Amino acid sequence: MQTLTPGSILGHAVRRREDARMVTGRGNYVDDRPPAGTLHAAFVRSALAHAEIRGLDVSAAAAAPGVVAVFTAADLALPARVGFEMVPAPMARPRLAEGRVRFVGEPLAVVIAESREAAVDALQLVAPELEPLEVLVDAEAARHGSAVHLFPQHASNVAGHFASGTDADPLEGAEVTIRARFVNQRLAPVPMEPEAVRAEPEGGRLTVWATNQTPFGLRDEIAASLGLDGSEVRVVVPDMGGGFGAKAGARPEVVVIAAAAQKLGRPVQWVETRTENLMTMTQGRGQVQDLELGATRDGRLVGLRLHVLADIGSYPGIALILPFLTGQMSSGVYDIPRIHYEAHVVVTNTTPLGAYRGAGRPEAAAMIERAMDMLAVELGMDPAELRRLNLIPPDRFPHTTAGGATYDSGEYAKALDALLELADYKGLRAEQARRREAGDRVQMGIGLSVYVEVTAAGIGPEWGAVTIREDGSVLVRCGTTSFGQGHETTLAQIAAEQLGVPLEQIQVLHSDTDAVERGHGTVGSRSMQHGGSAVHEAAIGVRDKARELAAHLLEASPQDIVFRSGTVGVAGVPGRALDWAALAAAAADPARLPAGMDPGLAVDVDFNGEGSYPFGAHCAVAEVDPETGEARLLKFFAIDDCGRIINPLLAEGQVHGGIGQGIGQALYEEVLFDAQGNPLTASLLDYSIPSIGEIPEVETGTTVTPSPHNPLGAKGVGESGTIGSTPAVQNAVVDALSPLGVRHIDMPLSPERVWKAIAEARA
Ligand code: MCN
Repeated sequence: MQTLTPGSILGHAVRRREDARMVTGRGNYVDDRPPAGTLHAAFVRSALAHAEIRGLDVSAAAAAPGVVAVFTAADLALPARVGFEMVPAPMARPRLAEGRVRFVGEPLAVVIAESREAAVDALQLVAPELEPLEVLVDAEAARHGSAVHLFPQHASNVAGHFASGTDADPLEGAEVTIRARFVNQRLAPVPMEPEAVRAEPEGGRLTVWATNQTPFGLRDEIAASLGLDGSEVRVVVPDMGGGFGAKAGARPEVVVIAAAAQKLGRPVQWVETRTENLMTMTQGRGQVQDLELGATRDGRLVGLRLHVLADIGSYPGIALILPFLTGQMSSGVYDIPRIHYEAHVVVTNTTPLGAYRGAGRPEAAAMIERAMDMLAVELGMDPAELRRLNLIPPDRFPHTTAGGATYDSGEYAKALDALLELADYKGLRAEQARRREAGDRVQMGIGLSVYVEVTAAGIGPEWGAVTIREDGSVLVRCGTTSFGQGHETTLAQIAAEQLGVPLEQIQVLHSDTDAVERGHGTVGSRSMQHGGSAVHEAAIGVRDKARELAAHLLEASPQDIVFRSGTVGVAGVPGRALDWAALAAAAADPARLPAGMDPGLAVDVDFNGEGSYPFGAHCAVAEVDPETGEARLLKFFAIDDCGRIINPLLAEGQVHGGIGQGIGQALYEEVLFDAQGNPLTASLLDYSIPSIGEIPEVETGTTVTPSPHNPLGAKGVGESGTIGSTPAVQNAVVDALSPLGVRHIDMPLSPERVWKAIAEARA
């Protein structure tokens, strides 16, 4: 669907413009078109989780057929990557291991060869001399003074500590308190396209083709690491097969490839294998949460005490601060008068953690939503009623929680009510009661969650530009990056909304640091709020200028100028109109401009706005077979509120994808290591992500509570589905088993775990 008049295309379910090329195999990914003469890289990786590097003889590999070079840390002499301001300096990660290795898969050297096969074959000729050190994989031991130190120059394995909230007893006055330990297990992001990069030196510059969410950040990091000026590096992100947070920033291997290409003066490409991806791409979640939630006997929340132990793997990066977000969001949608929060963030000899869809917020939602269900059981209340009783009411916004977050706007009861109606909650409970009474062997469970999360907070401004080209077409440029979200469609809609031009006339360009001025990229579901608002304001700028110019050229008053059918003309006089090409020509000619007007029809804007707090309510319906422990979802319902919706089709798609991942965490996924730090889930046979067969029918709905923090009124939706769905599914499975006396099961709710929990409850 599309429209030619301004003010009527935003909020329409326009189909994704990018799909045709993607579903017909015409997408363009990093690995698709390496130029002739491209060299291929493979990494020598550590087979031990913790060891001193005694020797690294690469001479045999360097002499192998087809091999052009082998580089170690000493050869490239790249500065260590701190990765994040707060990271203690001794914990900085080198791009290639130096002195020690700290996780299985850590890169030690890179082999560059004429073909990928030659590079991979030569890996076997490198036998690093590694002196094993005692391995630390236990986060509790890491916190409580293990004798093993990952970074001897740093006194402990604790990389960070957060404490906030009340000093007084948060549970004072509680008549009922639930105490629990929840494990929010470690997950792998598993983007469909693994890491891929090709660096091409040419004419004194380096062009880096990358699959990356933050091309400007990557450009700056490569430039700084290689001693180049930012202008000497160009990063281009072509089509991209997902990222889920893990492709933000610069992976050490990517900087190594850029350095190798610079050294050799030839294009160098690296595409990781799935096993490399599962072993070495940053992972997510990984918290142990100890909590006490207190309430009065009639169900009013009194206070929360929460301690988080976060295992962020061997090298701290952005994962260091994610537990801070967990603390901030620990109040959820509830009015909790007092919260005491503390987190210890530790390093272990495991794969480093980073951002993964939700990054710090799903952990909070999972904690409070599971705890609310436990409390409801304890109080003998319906979980929907207990939630409703404690929701922050709409007249309290902006609202600062005891967790320290200031929520912009929210109508939580509205979302919960819409969900209960959508799901026919009463009907579901009646069906459950009927089945229980009839003595059904297979147990039915209903799980709720009401979530709030934070998007676009603390990241900085975003750049957007709108230009009318000579032929009258519109060029929209933005500093965000699209890797599945559909920005080519939504940013075009935002510009069309103001200019009244058909979408075919609008080209969207992003993710090329030569074509776009600047950008912070796509993280924290910020693109519509920040990038979209920048494009929105730039389009308004162009529109205002076009109105004034047209009024001058058509000898009319600016108030009488209307935008229709891709033209700018005088209201009520269909013949007196200019098309955009004519306007662009006039705008380029100083002689035809009104006094004081600069030439050109181009406006760019840096938009900055505070973050927003999307929310929603989810309901999962599950069946659990107590004989086998198998849990299966029958139906899923979701109400999500992302403020003003730019494109309901795409927003719903984001929710669907997120729910798939949320179900994955609740039922199937878990990254595991053995006691020696060997990854046990390094293939997709061992790390189980759900297929479409495990995703039930999903019914969605929306409520619309605009954010006051940007002119579109938009909040983010890219992570909402993941955040809301996990606790709903976990709660549904536990609810199914409540007649058997089961009170809690940690995720993933695998048949084995469920079966054991039932056996324990029966015992
Ligand atoms: N949208 C809308 N109205 C709004 C907000 C969003 O219509 N008020 C729609 C738009 O179509 C927009 C899309 O939702 O293009 C996502 O917008 P937004 O919520 O602003 O999020 P971002 O574009 O910044 O995407 C980032 C977010 C994150 S942080 C992760 S992680 C993530 C995600 O999006 N990873 C994804 N969605 C993903 N989707 C795919 N397919 N693959 C990933 O790796």
